[in-house]
Amino acid sequence: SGVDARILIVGCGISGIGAAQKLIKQGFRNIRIIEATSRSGGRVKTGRLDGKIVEIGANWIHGPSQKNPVFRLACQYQLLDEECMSEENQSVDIDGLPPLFSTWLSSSGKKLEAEVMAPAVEVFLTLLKKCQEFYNSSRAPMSSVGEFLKTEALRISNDEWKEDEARKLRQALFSTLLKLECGISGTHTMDDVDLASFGMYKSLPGLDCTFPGGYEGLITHMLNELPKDIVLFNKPVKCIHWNNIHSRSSAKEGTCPVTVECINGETFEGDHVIVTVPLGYMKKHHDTLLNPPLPQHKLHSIHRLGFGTNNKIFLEFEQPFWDEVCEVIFLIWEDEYDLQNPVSDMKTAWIRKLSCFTVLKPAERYGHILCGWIAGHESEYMETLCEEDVLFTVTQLLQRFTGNPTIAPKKLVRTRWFHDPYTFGSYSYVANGCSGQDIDNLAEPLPLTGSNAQPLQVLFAGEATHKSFFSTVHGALLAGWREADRLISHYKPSPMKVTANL
Ligand code: 6YU
Repeated sequence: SGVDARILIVGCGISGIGAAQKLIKQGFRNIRIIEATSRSGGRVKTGRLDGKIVEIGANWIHGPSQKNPVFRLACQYQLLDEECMSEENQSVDIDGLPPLFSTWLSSSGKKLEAEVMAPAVEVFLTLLKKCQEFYNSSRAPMSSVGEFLKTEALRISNDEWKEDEARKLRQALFSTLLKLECGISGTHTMDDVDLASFGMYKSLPGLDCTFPGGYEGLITHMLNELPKDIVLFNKPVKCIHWNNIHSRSSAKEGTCPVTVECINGETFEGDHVIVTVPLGYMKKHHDTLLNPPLPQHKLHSIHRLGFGTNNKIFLEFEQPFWDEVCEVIFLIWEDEYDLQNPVSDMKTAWIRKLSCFTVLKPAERYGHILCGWIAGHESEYMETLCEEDVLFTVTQLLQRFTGNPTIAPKKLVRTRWFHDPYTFGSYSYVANGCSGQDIDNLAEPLPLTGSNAQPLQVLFAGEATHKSFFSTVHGALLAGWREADRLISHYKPSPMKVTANL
């Protein structure tokens, strides 16, 4: 019967944990999560800087309101501040970037007036919104978000600010905002993000909030609801044999449809396996992860969908050099007004890709910590440098932009998601030429419908398989639940059978 079905889950991130949680609630009792590393949580990962909590992975609940399952769980486990749970906070509809108290610093060490910068921010946000409107229409005038944003921003600048002495600075600010957007989308350049599909991503109402005790608390609470020993750690999966391939070759014919083989040689047999490994891992290992290999259309979609890098550089200071109200510090390179993707030397210029620093708040909890955001190939290059080199370069950067040669962060922690062998980047995006069909292809279970083989042998979850919430924690959780539900309905007696039994 269904409850005895042997279900294996590959990956103990929130998607895998979510799937297990749902199945167990429905009475399934034969579930195992196989995890490559020694910890749960995957890209939900909380670290420490001088004893203070810093998020190595996911930062915010994007859209904390009732439709967000991560918000609902966090409320249920009492992990949030009162303020985040208030009706008021839940009903804020930011629909884009939240309105933060910003400081603007330029490469010549000047603090720029907010009033001078504000029109450019407004234009940029309006254009971003326009990009989303091309979804489900055949009107997208260009192929990528980057092309559209740059063309339109420069056109507006020429039309409206021609006589304005702030024109070049505002254009340079567009360059900064484009870099920030690369981080939000998880891509090297916005030229790689598909314009017609950009609006497929949906934001939920609510002003983004953080977990005062760390995002990983959510994982701990979810795991506490699962039977002990359900997770097997330090077992990287090497190959998922389905359609009984493995059983046939090892002469145990007919025992079960799926065998999961780990790198250490251990094997686990199952009726179903839910794969939740990141798209970055899939891109690298698709040719060996499944046997028989993935069908062509699934492979194509894995190649086509995007998976990029966004990293953080946390800096701790003895004393703040920013105002008390400041929430974000933007860096504007005055020579970047033409919005060309700078073809420059990675070694000397990688730091240019760092778009801004967010201020960790409240100060009573964090002390004086800034989080620098850097995406793309420059971010991947940063990962290859030693901590001292990163600290040196970031310190120089801050001294230049503040015009204050005494500024010196005392400690640094940076993330290295591209070099994580079980992730290979940060999160997915809809790359140029991709559509929702690619995400559907990715999520489609094996064997394909129409085959005579045992159905639903290999199912696919994880952040990248969610059509409207890809790249988020709630998207990953919902995808895990979706695949659990697929199995639950598979085993539910159909109304016909029920009648027959009566
Ligand atoms: C969010 C946020 N956030 C910052 C950074 C990162 C991410 N996200 P997992 O990887 O968790 O689990 C898979 C497991 O599988 C893992 O444990 C592996 O070890 C294991 N595994 C792999 N290979 C294996 C093998 N062979 N055998 C066995 N096990 C294996 N999301 O909601 N708020 O603030 C951020 C951020 C630096 C890296 C984020 C954020 C993304 C989430 O962290 C991520 O989606 C989920 O945790 C993934 O869970 P999972 O279970 O699927 O995989 C318009 C438009 C544009 C669209 N984008 C806008 C949205 C903005 C996205 N924002 C992100 C921003 C930040 C800052």
